[in-house]
Amino acid sequence: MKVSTKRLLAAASLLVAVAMISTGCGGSSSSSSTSSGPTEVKIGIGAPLTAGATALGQGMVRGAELAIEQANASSTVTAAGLKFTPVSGDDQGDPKTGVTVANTFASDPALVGVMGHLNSGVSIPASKVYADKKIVMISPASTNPALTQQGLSNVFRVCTTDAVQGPAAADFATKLLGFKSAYVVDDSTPYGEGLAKAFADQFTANGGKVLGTAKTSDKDSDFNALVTKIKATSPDLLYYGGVYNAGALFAKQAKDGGIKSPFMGGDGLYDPKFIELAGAAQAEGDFATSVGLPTDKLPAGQDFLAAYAKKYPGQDPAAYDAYSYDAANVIISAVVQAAKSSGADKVTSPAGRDEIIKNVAATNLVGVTGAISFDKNGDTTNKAITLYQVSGGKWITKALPQ
Ligand code: ABU
Repeated sequence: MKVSTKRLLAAASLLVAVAMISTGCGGSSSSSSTSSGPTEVKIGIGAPLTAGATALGQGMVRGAELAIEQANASSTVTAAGLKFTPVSGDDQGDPKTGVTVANTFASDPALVGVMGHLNSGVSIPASKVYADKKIVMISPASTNPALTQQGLSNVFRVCTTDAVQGPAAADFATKLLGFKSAYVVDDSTPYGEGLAKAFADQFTANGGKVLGTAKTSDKDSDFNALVTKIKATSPDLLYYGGVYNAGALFAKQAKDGGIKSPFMGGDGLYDPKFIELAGAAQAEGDFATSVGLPTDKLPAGQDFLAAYAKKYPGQDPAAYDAYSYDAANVIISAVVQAAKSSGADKVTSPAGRDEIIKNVAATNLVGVTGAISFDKNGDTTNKAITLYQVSGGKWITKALPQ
């Protein structure tokens, strides 16, 4: 979980992704606008927009669209003969719908990259569709380790995985918060199951006792029978692997049903909607871990927040807006590099797509969320996890990465 000072200082060079785009660094320039105008390159944004974790999904669209708008306004994108167009696809947090969205994206010859998806259970099947069409995919939010263990060279993520988040949460729970027992529940999704298991394994390894485990569904809305069962075990902590919509109802019913122990989960809970749906009184004292550092604590964070506030007045960024902004910028930067070396009109060709994937794999830049580079599987090398707690109806930072 260590974030080196060197990395944080490196982040002060604010948005190298954008700088690369706006200054044109990174290779000789053989591309230019044609007489018929710039080459249109589309970037798919796959996220739950009308069902599922919509607060997180809609934030992903905002983050990516801000990056694309800034890129199109930069002289380097213009000089490279490119114009980026965002295309949103509503996957509803559902694997089947996600594959339909992926097939729609893949049928568009101008679409070379996808910023998405949110849910690991969607990203995993969608990634195979993108692999077949050499479409680079960067998830800002899917944390299940399996996504990048499929041997697909086109798949990346800028968030760390639950193999990091689960143990980090258990370390916070035992070493920082002093919890000795926990009841562990998951929503039966790849994300929820993986996170809950990773938490429980480390909690036990740290000397904590898991008093019981249970499985729910991400569509469940009545947790009362389970609450009665859990209450009888009097755990210090109720840990939940799942996202905020079902999670908030569970947390509310747990508190209303007399469970006094705090509710804790991962990045899928870390949204103001969790507090709104659970009720501020019921959610008070609850915990969530999330990936990376708080945006306002990062050197490039203030500039991002200012640009965000200008484009989306009165709207606070959700957990993955900055990650979506960075993921979109990584794709944009890779396409610009390909256009500069091979020509804008070649970036949508099979060779151009290969080049874009290769460029993403070689990413070494600083974004809003910190230093961005990928290991051989496409996982980010940024492994920071922060602990948040509900206090006075808001999420506050409880502990920075240890
Ligand atoms: N990591 C947050 C929730 C999305 C998912 O991984 O399924």
